[in-house]
Amino acid sequence: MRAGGVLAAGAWTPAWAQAGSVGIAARPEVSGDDIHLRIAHQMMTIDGRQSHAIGINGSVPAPLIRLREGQKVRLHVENALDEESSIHWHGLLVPFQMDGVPGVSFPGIAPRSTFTYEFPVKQAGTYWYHSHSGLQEQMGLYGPIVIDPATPDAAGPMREHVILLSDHSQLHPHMIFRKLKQQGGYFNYQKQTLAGLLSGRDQRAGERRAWGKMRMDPADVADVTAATYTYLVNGHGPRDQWTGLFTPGERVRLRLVNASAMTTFNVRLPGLAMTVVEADGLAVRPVTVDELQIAVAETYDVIVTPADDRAYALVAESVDRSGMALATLAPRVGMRAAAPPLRPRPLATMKDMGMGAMAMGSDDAMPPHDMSGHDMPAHGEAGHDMAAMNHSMRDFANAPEVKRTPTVQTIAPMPVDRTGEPGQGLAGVDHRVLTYRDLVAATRNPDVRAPARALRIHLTGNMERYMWAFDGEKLNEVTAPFAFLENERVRVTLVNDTMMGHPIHLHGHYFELVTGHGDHAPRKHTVQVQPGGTVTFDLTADAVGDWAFHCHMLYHMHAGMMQVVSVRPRDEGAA
Ligand SMILES: [Cu+2]
Repeated sequence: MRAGGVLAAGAWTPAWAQAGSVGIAARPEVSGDDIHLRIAHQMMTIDGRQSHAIGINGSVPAPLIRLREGQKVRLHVENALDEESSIHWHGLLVPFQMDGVPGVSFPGIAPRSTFTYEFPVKQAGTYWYHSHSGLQEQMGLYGPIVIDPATPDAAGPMREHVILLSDHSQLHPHMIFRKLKQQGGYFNYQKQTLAGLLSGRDQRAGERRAWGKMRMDPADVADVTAATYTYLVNGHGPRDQWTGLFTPGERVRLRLVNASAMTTFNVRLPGLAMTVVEADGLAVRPVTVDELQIAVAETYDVIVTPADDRAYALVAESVDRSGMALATLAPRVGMRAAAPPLRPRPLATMKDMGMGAMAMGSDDAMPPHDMSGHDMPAHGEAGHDMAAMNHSMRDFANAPEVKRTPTVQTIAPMPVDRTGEPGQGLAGVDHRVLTYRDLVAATRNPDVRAPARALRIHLTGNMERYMWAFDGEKLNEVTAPFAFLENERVRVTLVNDTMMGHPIHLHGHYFELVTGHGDHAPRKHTVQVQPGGTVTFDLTADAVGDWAFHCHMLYHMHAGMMQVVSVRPRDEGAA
């Protein structure tokens, strides 16, 4: 018998030496202390179709940047475009001048010029980078970052693959945005039909009338869908199917990155359990699930152990189930896993409308039919019927922080904490699904002080006019930033007054989710606030400077769902 250690050492090939994406082509990678990145227009081919894109060093997605914790890195970014550009290092703790948000942390990279970012690498894990200028991210300006730890990882060495998920459209992003502005539901081809009603797939008639009165469509789960998007794994469409190799029986680390502009994905590998070991780059206590929802801009590291000598599918369904990204894990090149069919599309529930408190103690999202559990009159008399609710769907008394502007179509009357739920559309699946509450930090939180004050921020929107904002104020209407004092500890509650999930990202900081894990709270840089739900986190504002704070749905941010967080030094007032 061979000793395990010998076996492990012999079987392990460092990731950077592997042809991980054989079956298609090796993904480019850059590393070292001086890294050169050139932003330029290019063509890319998806499932045999040519598209115009913006890439880096001739690659879409942009090359993998491989760093080591403790190094100092200089990234020389040349902008070969005729418009301003920028790169933001998503999740990296850098001085604010290096954070890469035009108008917030630096002036942007002017056309035909180079900007050098320079910062110490203070963390390890899986991250990504992307343009923070206009809608360039949708054009392909995104790529993965992997930072190797200074000391060996607790999980031990193993084969690994970066799984970068994204969404691609043949339409120019400005055209997508224009169509959303004209009609928020433009890309929703899954509207309810008479056929669907008769087959029992849609809501019952009474329930449907009620939703119609509120001018809302419960099939509106995603704004931009497979009607225009192809969903990609490492830049490859479902037909080309990116392939990652494994040896049967070995552990494989998958570094999942959701680099989409607009798509929440539900990820699973039928026949394989996933053990989640990292969230947003930081280690968590291992938790084994069969599926997880990954919001835009989140990362998860999971370990899978494919035992059989066969191909396994990696399936990332868009949350509205209009399409999927698909890849294969296989022991040999040329094998291909069959794609499971798309599951039935989810419909928004009462909880998604911010009426969670009416769910009568049920911890699960309510199935769509619960709203019409009792036969509903067309006009409102019964205490709890939909017509009565209609009147309370925009009651500013429920949200004194919110400005009375047209960006506020609805205010959740009874929002509830949904961090114990598996994410929209996943309440009914018959296997284990990750929830935020399953995440527990592997190490004690660096700051365990009780928060000194509380802040409540509403995520507001108007789907009909495609306006999105914090507290009813779009970025261009905001007069003052969210101000924090250096090292101040604040409890922030995000209230989602809309029917869409919003992945909220704060630059330059991690925050601790308040999910009942005390001094081992999971720390994140991006958190999905489910429709009609709330998320509470504690923040230590330890990075002085001005930081972007926004929804990571690209078109929501573009429409105004962004503000500035300003962390001011304590001694400033003394001068
Ligand atoms: Cu959003």
